[in-house]
Amino acid sequence: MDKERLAFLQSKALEIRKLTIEEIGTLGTGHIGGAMSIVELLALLYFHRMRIDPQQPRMEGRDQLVVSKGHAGPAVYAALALKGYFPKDWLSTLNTGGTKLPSHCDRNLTPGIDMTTGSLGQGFSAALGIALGLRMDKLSAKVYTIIGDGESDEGQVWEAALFAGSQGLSNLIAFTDYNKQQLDGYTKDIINLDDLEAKWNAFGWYTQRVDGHDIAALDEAIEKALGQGKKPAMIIMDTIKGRGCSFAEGVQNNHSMAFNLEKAKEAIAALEAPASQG
Ligand SMILES: Cc1ncc(C[n+]2csc(CCOP(=O)(O)OP(=O)(O)O)c2C)c(N)n1
Repeated sequence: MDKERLAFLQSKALEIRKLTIEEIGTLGTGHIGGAMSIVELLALLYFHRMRIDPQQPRMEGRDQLVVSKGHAGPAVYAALALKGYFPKDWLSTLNTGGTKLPSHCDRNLTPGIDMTTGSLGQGFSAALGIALGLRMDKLSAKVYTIIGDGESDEGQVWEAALFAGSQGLSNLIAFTDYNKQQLDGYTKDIINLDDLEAKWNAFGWYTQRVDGHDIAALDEAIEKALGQGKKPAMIIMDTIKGRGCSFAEGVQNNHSMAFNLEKAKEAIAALEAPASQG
């Protein structure tokens, strides 16, 4: 990826991050931690990788994204608004009565959302079903999906892993947001995932591990995943829960936080300060 493209995608990530903080601050509470940790990936997918058209959200043969950790909805909405799927002012309606932007992703409400998610584990199965359907229809579109490390405690994830591996679903590119935290603690203390790479390899997946905040490294991993053409791909992203939100990053209880717009604006200002760029 050339420098200009990288700078463009980094600027999109910054915008997604700022809008997400503002969205949740406007509502007063929300899943800030796990939204912040996937921002770079969302910028890369929506602004570089996915073949999509915001004017035709259900276009046949488009690439699709299933955010199986559906509580990260606010970050996805920020990316969709920036991409032009709907007006930015919808973001101030997050999770309020009559909104089209509920806290968790809903394909029937929000233009650009490809699958309803929120019950952890289910979106991942849906993603591989979509990938299988596309292959049966002989369409070359790709399905991208994001699961959490806490979500990986769900048995359904491993049932899907086994099936996709046995089917050699190479049009499925999955990401684990390995931010080492889940709802109520550290992943290692709840169910230790131990050697996650070895597990996905054993289930027949083409597995890589990258810094999930490094857009160029993520892009390279996607390129390799698409190039191998035989297996479903798992890209394990080392990430930081709450990344880039001054009061959420690196703290223990950052899964869902209550904060107001004033606090949001302070965090946004910190992101805009020259020292935090780059
Ligand atoms: C089936 C199911 N059980 C429980 C929950 C409640 N819940 C929402 S998020 C979450 C923790 C998920 O952790 P992780 O996948 O690591 O998400 P992240 O830390 O990236 O936000 C839980 C238990 C749920 N949404 N679905």
